[in-house]
Amino acid sequence: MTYEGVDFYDIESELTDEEKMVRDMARDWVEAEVVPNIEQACRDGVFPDEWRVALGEMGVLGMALDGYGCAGMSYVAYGLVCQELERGDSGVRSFASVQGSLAMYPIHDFGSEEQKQKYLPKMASGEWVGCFGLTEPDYGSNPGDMITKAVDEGDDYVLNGAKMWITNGTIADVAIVWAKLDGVIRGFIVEKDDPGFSAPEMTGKHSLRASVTSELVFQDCKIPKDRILPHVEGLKGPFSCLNNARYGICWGAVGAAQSCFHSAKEYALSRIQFGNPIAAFQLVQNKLAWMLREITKGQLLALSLGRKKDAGTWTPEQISLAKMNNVDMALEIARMARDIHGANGILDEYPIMRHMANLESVKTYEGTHDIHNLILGRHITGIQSFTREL
Ligand code: TGC
Ligand code: FAD
Repeated sequence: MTYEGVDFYDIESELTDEEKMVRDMARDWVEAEVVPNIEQACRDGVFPDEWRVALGEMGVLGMALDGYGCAGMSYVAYGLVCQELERGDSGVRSFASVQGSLAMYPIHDFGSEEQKQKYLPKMASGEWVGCFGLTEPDYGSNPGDMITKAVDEGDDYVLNGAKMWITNGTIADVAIVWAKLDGVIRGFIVEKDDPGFSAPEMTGKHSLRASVTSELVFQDCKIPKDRILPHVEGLKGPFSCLNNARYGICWGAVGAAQSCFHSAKEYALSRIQFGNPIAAFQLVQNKLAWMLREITKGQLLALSLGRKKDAGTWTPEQISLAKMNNVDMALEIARMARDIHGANGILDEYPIMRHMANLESVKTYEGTHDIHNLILGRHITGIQSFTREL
């Protein structure tokens, strides 16, 4: 059955021709390449290398950045692509998010001219893969207390420490690593062959199986002085990158929800119980109506946020609300869709369980659901509740 997007509120009419064009390109690619192959990639626990090449060829890596081989499209266009990629699988959207928002963006906005020229064109084409190292084994929600540090040793910086849960780490050519230099968080560009650096893959995941997740280990890792990102200091460096990636998730979660909704609708229309398609029963229709309602709200939220980003007016709290809402919505839709599929819902013949398991990670990464709640709580009350004296 051909995939139709969900567009109950005629969002199409609010998109530019360019936005529709790039969205359709991503949709066609996902339908042709990801949908037929994703279950095997998940069984094998790999991100197929040909997908890296294709994403580069489509020009969607760092597509909202200007110059240096990047397409310079709107953030709405980027969001629509995230929606389509995650309709295929969260792992595909993760790859593009990390590459564009978390690895290319800091070089683009905080890097030197030489760094931009050296890295961005190769990353935009997909030739070089990037990753983003913020989380540590002991510091996830609270990256401000990170242990990884850099020491100035004349011509070089020497890094020691470890990062964990790093998407694309093992396959990355370039790692953006956040570490403390004289107690201040700074961004460093580490290349895969730098001495003292390794990126072993983490195994045993039930979620995001078609995405590479890694540790980054620095043991007296020596990098030249010109690999520091010169134009940012402090946590606002990594958090600025996260703003863009969290925005991509807002749209991506809508894509995963659409996939589950589409599957549930088709299944409900074809599955006969008590002499009727189960779609004829009011309780099933209630679930489908709830899904359509929530997907539509999620799309409007994502579109509104994207337009604000393009106008330069969004706030981090608005991003938190949309990330939290849309992932929550998608996870609930995945659970409802599983229910509508009955026992068949647990099979990998349907995309439901894969999306559900993926969304558990999406709920946690880029700020957990509750951390985004607390960001909003701080906004509402003016009271910071992350740290408490016990
Ligand atoms: P806080 O005191 O709130 O802020 C410290 C400094 O950062 C600035 N800032 C921001 N700047 C830009 N954008 C934002 N969203 C910002 N949020 C904060 C802030 O203005 C301040 O600047 P300055 O100049 O005054 O120093 O910091 P805190 O330590 O109290 O942190 C609070 C909290 C909990 C909100 C924060 O730590 C947080 O968001 N934690 C969640 C961590 C997180 O999201 N990790 C993500 C890791 S990467 C990842 O998951 C990638 S998954 C990729 C994939 O596969 O798709
Ligand atoms: P913790 O911070 O230990 O949180 C555990 C629980 O405690 C959560 O429920 C949390 O909400 C709650 N909690 C914590 N603090 C508070 C508080 N103050 N108040 C109330 N509740 C609280 N990181 C990267 O840097 N780069 C990546 O590319 C990357 N990719 C990832 C890919 C995957 C598949 C996954 C699963 C994670 C990835 N991460 C990455 C890490 C991710 O960002 C962290 O897992 C996330 O920030 C949460 O940190 P944690 O797992 O240490 O949980």
